[in-house]
Amino acid sequence: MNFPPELVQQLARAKSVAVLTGAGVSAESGVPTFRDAQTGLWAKYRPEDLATPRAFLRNPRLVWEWYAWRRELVAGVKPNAAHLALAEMEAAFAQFHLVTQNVDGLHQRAGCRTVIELHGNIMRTKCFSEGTVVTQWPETGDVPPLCPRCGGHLRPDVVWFEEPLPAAEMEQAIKATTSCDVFLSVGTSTVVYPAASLPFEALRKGATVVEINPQATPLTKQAHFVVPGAAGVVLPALWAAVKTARSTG
Ligand code: BV8
Repeated sequence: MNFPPELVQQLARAKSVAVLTGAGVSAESGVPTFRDAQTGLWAKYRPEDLATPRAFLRNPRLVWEWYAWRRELVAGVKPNAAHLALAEMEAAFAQFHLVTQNVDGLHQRAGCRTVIELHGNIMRTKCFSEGTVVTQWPETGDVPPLCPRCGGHLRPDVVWFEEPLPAAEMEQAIKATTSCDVFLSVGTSTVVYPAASLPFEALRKGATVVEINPQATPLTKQAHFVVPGAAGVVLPALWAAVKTARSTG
């Protein structure tokens, strides 16, 4: 793959890099994105109609089972070349911050040491009423299982639509975004806020903004560099070009 020399140079010289990833980064691992039509049993549901507190209150069993199905799918897949390239980059830059909208934990499994999870993590469970994480509970056959402390329903520890993002993670994400030289926006449709505001904030702060996505998004027209393609192909190739540029000075 050929990249604009200016893009390679800017990354090679960057002191601080921030990356925002969306479901597109996990697509090549076999994890369906929110844009992909839901498959099989879940084909008749739209994620936006399941990933909300109201949907859970209306039908806790259905929403719990959707997440159980996704947890099982994620447990059975592997990080792909995009996740691995990002883990290598994290170790190579003085300042590198990975902000993800994904809840699948694949960045961590690829070796990224610091991942800012804006939307939580599907492998973690919390009490719906208390909001505290629960790591084990008696198998009573209840679906969803019940909180061992208050007896209320357990739920996945993810941020649903119309729920606020975790303040600490959002603060870290804004700090990384407003202090980076280069901001990579990878595999996100850039439509879900407030996460989608980050690349535009990076633009406002004068960072070089790069979009990697096979499709256009609301960011495409404003990004300094747009690399149309799959993250699992583009990121390893881009990183290889940057390493070469760094080694040849
Ligand atoms: C909030 C976790 C406020 C759960 C997710 C009315 C009331 C309240 C809020 C709102 C409202 N109207 C709008 C809002 C804001 C709302 C929002 O933005 N809605 C959108 C739909 C307009 N946001 C919220 O509700 C947020 N909370 O605003 O709270 C508040 C404040 C204080 C007090 C109370 C409330 C919460 C948003 C978080 C929702 N949770 N996920 C779960 O996973 O189950 S969002 C979920 O969808 C993902 O995390 C992702 O962020 C988002 C988008 O999903 P996808 O499109 O699939 O994924 P992605 O965006 O990554 O797109 C895939 C892309 O990959 C595509 O572009 C595709 O081209 C590309 N691609 C495909 N293959 C590849 C690829 N790219 C590279 N390589 C490939 N191989």
